[in-house]
Amino acid sequence: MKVLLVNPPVYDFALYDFWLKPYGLLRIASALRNQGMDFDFFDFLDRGHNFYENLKLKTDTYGRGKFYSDEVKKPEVLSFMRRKFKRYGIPLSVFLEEIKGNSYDYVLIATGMTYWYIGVKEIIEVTERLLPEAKIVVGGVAATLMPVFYQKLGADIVVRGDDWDVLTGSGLEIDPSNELPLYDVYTKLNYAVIRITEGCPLRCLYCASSILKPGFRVSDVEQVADLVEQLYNKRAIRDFVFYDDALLYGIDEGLLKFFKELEERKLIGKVRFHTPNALHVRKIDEDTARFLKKMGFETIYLGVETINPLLLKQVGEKLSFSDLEVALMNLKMAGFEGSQITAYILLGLPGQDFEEVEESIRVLSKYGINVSLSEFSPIPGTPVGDQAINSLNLKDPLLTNNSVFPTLLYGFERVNYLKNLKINLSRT
Ligand code: B12
Ligand code: SF4
Repeated sequence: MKVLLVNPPVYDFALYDFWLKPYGLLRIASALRNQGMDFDFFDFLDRGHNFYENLKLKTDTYGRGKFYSDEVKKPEVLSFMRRKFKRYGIPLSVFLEEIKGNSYDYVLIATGMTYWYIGVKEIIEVTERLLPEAKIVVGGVAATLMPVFYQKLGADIVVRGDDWDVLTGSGLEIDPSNELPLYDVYTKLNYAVIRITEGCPLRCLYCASSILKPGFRVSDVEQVADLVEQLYNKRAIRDFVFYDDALLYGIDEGLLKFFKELEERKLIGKVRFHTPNALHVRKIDEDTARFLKKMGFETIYLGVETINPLLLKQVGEKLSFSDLEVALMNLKMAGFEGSQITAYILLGLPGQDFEEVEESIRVLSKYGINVSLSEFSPIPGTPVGDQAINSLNLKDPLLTNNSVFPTLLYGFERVNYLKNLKINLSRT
């Protein structure tokens, strides 16, 4: 039995390697290796692939950088967008050359954002054409959120979340739900993604966390510390990126214990941590802020969303403005520079006025931190997402792209005005 794992290319208006790794697919690779199964791995978004060697695309100090891209024709449904549409990732020809002459029993295709289906479709179509004997299995975030849609793209099997029972009797019986990612599949690696918890105890009405991971659990941090040690020693990896939804919850069993494990392995001070998926502001008290500094957190991203207390209350109330002020003070007292801290604010959340986003940018910029606009993407299956999709009749998932949705709500001029305001007022 031979398996091919693929992380497809992405069709979008913008894409940057902001520490993007197909975390689930890498765990599947571990499961296959542990069961002694033969497999190949191809990540269209691998910036360490030979293909990149002569491209001279810059990589920043934390391992992030630009992807290779080709401009493509905009799908009809997006023709109103005044931006270029691109295919991000290694050209198909490179992939075809790599798999030439091989045959596979299964092709497993990862899915990311729900609106990235064109890349998934591309790989399904290539598989159907060139590897007709292979069964196509899709899984990951988008397939879990829209299983029927992804099945219709041509998948034989859709794995929803961690429901690996769906493969029973198929011949490919694996369960990666307790595996760690296998980084050996990459020849060159600048950073590694890790996760020490799964799920989130909160239930914000626009978020899919509880659909993807219905419960909250802390993983075996000793094993994750072993992985960090191995990657540091064998591959000289310094930057570790948390994909956790709620990293500061269950902290005694989670982050604090993880810290002690790293301390025992003499890794504190040698490795750096990043939190692109945002930390919970309310959890950053004085001790936690000091601890984050001591542990080696290098960039801190905070989920602020909006400064409107009423709207925050309606969609989840995960913080208040005074929580934010306290957290920022604690972080600064612990030694973090404003340049290391970024507050995410939403742009285009239904019910969020344009004026309110403007006010959020103005107020937050005064704190000397970075402000990042998170363009809202309505996620199928979430209360706010479903309502937005139904009320605006967004039949094609492409219309739920984060670059598209705020434009539908506010119009181009106003979105550009907000983006420019952010550039002018905020540090980044
Ligand atoms: C890390 C992350 C990011 C990273 C990188 C994303 C990436 N690698 O693709 C960053 C920070 C860049 C990011 C950005 C954004 N993100 Co994000 N992100 C996430 C996060 C936290 C994790 C995604 C992930 O990799 N999960 C790991 C999973 C897939 O692995 P796993 O649990 O081990 O998987 C198990 C199963 O799913 C299965 N499985 C997994 N993969 C596969 C593959 C196959 C083939 C099979 C069979 C099975 C399988 O097996 C595993 C073990 O059982 C999710 C939230 C979440 N809890 O998942 C949001 C999430 C995906 N993001 C979301 C959003 C909204 C965004 C932004 C739009 C935010 C914004 N407004 O800017 C941007 C969009 C970026 C863009 N360019 O379009 C939404 C989804 C939106 C959508 N419409 O799809 C999510 C769900 C969060 C939410 N609020 O609900 N994000
Ligand atoms: S706190 Fe964050 S991860 Fe948790 S439900 Fe709210 S948005 Fe989702």
